[in-house]
Amino acid sequence: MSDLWSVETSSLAADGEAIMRNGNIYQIANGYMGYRGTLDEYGRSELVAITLAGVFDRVGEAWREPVNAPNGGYTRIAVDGQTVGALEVPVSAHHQALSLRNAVFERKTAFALDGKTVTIASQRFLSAAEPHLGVIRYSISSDHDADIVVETGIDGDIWDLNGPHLPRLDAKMYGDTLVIAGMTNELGKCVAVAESATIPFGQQHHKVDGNRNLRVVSFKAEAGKTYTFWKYFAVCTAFEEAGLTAPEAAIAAVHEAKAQGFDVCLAAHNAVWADKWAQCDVIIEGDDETQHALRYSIFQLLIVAPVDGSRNSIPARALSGQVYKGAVFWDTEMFMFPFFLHTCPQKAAELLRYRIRTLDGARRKALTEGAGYRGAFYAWESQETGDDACTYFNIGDPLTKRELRTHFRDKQVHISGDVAIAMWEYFKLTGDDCILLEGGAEVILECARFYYSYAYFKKEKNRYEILDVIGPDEYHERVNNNAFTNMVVRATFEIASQTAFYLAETHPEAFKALVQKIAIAQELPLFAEAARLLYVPEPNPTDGLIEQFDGYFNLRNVPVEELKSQRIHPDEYLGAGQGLAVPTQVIKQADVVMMLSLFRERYPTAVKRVNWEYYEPRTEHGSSLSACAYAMVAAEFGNLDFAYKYFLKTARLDLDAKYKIYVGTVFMGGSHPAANGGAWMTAVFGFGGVSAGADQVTISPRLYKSWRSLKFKLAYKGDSFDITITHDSVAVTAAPSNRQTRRFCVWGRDESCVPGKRILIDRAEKVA
Ligand code: IFM
Repeated sequence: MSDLWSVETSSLAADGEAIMRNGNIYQIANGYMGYRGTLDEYGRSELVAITLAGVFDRVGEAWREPVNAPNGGYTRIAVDGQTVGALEVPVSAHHQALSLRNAVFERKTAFALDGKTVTIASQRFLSAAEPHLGVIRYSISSDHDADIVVETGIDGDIWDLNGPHLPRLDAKMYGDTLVIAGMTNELGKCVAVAESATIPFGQQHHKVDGNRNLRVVSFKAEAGKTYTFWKYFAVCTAFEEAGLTAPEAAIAAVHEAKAQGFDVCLAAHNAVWADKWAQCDVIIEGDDETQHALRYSIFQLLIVAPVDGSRNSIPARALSGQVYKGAVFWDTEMFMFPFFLHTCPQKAAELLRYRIRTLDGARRKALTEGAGYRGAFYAWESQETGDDACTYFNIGDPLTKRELRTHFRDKQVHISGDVAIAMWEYFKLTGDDCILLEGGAEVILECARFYYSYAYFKKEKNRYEILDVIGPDEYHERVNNNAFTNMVVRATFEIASQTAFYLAETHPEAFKALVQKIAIAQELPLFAEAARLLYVPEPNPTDGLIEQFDGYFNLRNVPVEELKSQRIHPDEYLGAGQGLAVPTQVIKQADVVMMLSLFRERYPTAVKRVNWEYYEPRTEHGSSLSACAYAMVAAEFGNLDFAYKYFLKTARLDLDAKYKIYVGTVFMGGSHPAANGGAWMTAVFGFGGVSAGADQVTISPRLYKSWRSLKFKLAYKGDSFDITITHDSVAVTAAPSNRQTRRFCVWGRDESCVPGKRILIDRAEKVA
């Protein structure tokens, strides 16, 4: 592998599906917006999209989805009267690359045109320093003299799944700055894109061509000479609180960038990226393929981390487009959040602030869903208000084209506990109660309140049960006592009690105000009792197996492949009312094993092994969330070959982009940040054996045989540590700026790590 810091190809994606997949692989983003990895001259048919984080719109009865902004990066050339584009004229050479170091996408394409070779090269980035800004350098050269016309500006002909979200676009030119602005359909808010360019050659004029607002530059290219220009575009919206209108803000941003110039903008961008990698890189020595895939996964998380102060979160398909309605699922708290918590907690806090911001939506859902509940029932698919974007008929049947009733929205109740657990983990591992005080405590108590209203007290057994739910395995709907769900509910009750205790002790005034605000005084003692009396399926005393839900073991045991061979259509959904998997033990994704991974401290290794061995052959891995859970648990009980296989499967998912793109009739062609987070977790928690708790960090390494070492940084309690694990030793170096000595337990040995000092633990000396 030549470069572990880039992704590149010299083959041009020529058909629609390859272009779609490449658009995901080569996407860039900066938390504010994502720009698919398409070429400068491409348009809506090639799925060009600049997807905005946290800005949603709805057209008619279609799904609400994030808004794509007009494309300020658009450029197309014509040579001697012939329009040039990678899909229109013969390409003699093409190369495109994405730098993982700084999220710069570049392409170089040579076109063969009636005996002439014309080459275009461009570089683009979405500034990590100024989130509204995109910057492009574009060069043209020809090996013969040629008449060249460049059209560059903003393309308002936008690709949407369920648009148009900006139905009427207004194209203007202010001085030398182009602007396209439009109002969203549902809320009538302005989205504006401004573009300005420095073009030191040719004659220019302005042209509006349909929805394209363009500058047209004509020049005679001399053979062998390179003509370079620089473009700056900015996206601003009226969804942001600012003194300026969206077009004014966008114009101001491009003017500032243009005055600074490409190199200064790039230097500021690079500085932010250098910091990101200094905090977040993981280095695997001895296995380049894995190193590359893992770094790409981390990169995917870094490009979509929310902008500080935005109180946004990360959608299940990141910013790669409008798939899955741009909605935030449990994927964020369970699969992405741990990465941020252990590397850059300020981003983890931002993800939690999103849940605090959307608490009212969760309250509305609790009140209106089913029989009506109390507290906070978080949206299964959450957008900007926290109201649920998930529909009751969320999947289409490819055979009949009918919509299928699914219960993801109303029965996947574990979502609230997933949020509460993340809130508490933040406090536990950072030692910082700011999130609890900013509203996190309220979230936790409201989630516990929801579960208390949902739980069923079975008198004859003197226990609470959680009935009629969907666990992570979405092929079995409306089941009773799903082990994962019940465990999450119990943890939520425990966390709620701990939260109340902590606040009462340390912030009595804030606690009193909160208890009054949500009138929860009477309920608090009930949560502790509910935690004690809640039934959670336990390992069977004879064989250690945990039943996924009541009656699961009575279902038909059919091999996964045999079941899949019975499908009439390749995209047929295996769950919902009549799905093939419903009467069988075939599960969609890790469920019991997900529980064993999430609550890894609570189960012995033997239980992990026996359940892994039972459930793995029954798992279709039909979700990108599945393989990493199996990988982590396999690492724990020592099946490192399996762990490695599933680790690579997860880490390479977005790099290879061979994922399925339809579930039922629903288009799913986007990237998978949950798998990206799962890859990081498998490296650090699985192979690194890291488990950070309230009092200490435990490290029980299980390095894969081909790895020489695993190195990463760990953020813990506001301090920072460099960890280096080899087969024989673990070194922990505390940053000099650390505030306190912290406790580590490595291979069973207790150690203290003093600020600025390094401890080295030799495996040979491990305590039995
Ligand atoms: O949240 C997941 C779910 O667990 C399985 N289906 C896809 C969702 C979004 O990634």
